[in-house]
Amino acid sequence: MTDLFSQSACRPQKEQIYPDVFVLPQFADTEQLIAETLKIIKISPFRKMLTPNGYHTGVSLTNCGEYGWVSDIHGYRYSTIDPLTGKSWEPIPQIFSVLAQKAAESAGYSMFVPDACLINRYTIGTGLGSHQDKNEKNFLWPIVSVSIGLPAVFQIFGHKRSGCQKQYLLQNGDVMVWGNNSRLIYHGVKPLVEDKLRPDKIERINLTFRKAF
Ligand code: MD3
Ligand code: FE
Repeated sequence: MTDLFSQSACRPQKEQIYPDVFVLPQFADTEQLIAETLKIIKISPFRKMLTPNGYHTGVSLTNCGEYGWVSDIHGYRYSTIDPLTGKSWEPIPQIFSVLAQKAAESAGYSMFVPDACLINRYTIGTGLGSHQDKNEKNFLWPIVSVSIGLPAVFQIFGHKRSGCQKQYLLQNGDVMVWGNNSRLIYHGVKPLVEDKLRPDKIERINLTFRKAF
């Protein structure tokens, strides 16, 4: 897809946007997800993390689950302890894990039980550069992601870091499932753009469910 307008107003229940990448439009009821996220961030707040290159992450993030994705000057990894609080992460709320499992199931992956949920928060102007997700132990498990709030242009670069890319507009409630051949592809998120008609909407939250170990 080269232009976003080819995305029609009525969207199918399940769309394959790339080999082994499925979008389930408006699959999630985001009101409940926001309520659970607010509880989580009271205990483990959103924060930027230092990266090995000495910069901070653009997005603010936190986690729930047995393992949380963390970064510092030494690198990226999964940790059972929130470095900010020194305590375990909050457990994955049941509505989160039921949603992730249902989404995985509809894309053909049965028995997906995530042990890690990364919660990214984007504000206007924040994006995520092209990268691969490769800190997980077993790439046979899919990754499920849930978009909440402002829309964002998701970029799929394929097996090379840059160059030709496919773009897809992810909207509130959209769920994506990645697995098999798409599991190690490069992807990113374009900087968030303000919605002039709804100036009260200022952020996008993404839940990323993974089996880290
Ligand atoms: C494709 N987050 O946290 S989620 C990330 O919207 C990340 O916050 C984006 O990429 C976000 O690492 C995108 C969708 C996603 C997650 C994992 C993937 C796409 C993926 C792993 C492999 C390929
Ligand atoms: Fe990623």
